[in-house]
Amino acid sequence: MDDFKSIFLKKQNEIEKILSFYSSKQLSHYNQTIIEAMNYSLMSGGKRIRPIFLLETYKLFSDHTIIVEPFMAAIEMIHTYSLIHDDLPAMDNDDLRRGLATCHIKFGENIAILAGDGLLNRAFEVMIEGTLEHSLGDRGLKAAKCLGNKSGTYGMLGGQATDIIYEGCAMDMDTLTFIHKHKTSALIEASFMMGGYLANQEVDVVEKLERLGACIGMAFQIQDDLLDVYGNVEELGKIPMSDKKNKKTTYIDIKGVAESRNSVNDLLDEAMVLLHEFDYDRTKYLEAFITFLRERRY
Ligand code: GRG
Repeated sequence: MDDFKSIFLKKQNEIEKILSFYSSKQLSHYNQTIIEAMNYSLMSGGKRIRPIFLLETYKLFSDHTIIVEPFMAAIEMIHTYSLIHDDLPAMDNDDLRRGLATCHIKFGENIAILAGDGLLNRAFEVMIEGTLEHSLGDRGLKAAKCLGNKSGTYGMLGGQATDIIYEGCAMDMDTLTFIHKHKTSALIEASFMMGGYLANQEVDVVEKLERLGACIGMAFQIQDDLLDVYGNVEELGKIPMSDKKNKKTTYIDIKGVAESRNSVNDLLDEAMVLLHEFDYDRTKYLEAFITFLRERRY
């Protein structure tokens, strides 16, 4: 595990450089504040799991990794925009994120809304630039379309909207599963699928990657529910018990702690089985990642 953690840290450092390279740059003093707000949140740490999944999935098939870098930056930009907006007073109204003041606390609500919008736009700009620069054609377009789909109304945004509509209401397992699958899992599914599309894989392979992402995404969200109750502010970098504060039904409310933990293990077991259908010599890092996820505390 120590070995895994040092490689994880190295990969995170590489991603910081990629994000910094693709981040929006200040063109005049007029756009200073919005660029500062966007980059404050983008460069504020975070586990960077989505770009890592994208890169490692691509590496199941190819080593020419330079072409995936704009897409790694783009998925983290979309993720960061969703966190900025999720923290707003109109949504979860949180003051702390990744151990720092949330974007609206630091820059004001109006600028934070625009910073989220700015990152969303920039994500598509860098994917299109990357597609043109590396002549990726269909590969780049399919990856960008996938990210648009999985982060939009049919994915993360749709899940977030349902989550808001059901706030404070009794909820059954089907509704909660819909919310988790869309709000959290969809973007993780995209990270695996985009790696497949960029490596020019056929539909059946991308579908397998989508299921792999779904297992990891659902396990990740159930763990998030558990950590919201049992985690601490130092490890999480955010204030726990946010679900209770926002009157949200969680997996634990419906299934209980023991069964929630069992679901995490079952989903990660399925992910491991799916992963073993790929080239054995290339799956080591993702295998270690699944093992790390089983025990994650943050
Ligand atoms: C506002 C359109 C819109 C969507 C918001 C991301 C999201 C959807 C809501 C966040 C609420 C939340 C805490 C969901 C649980 C799973 C999740 C996405 C956790 C945060 O992701 P991590 O743990 O965060 O990868 P870091 O900070 O490590 O990047």
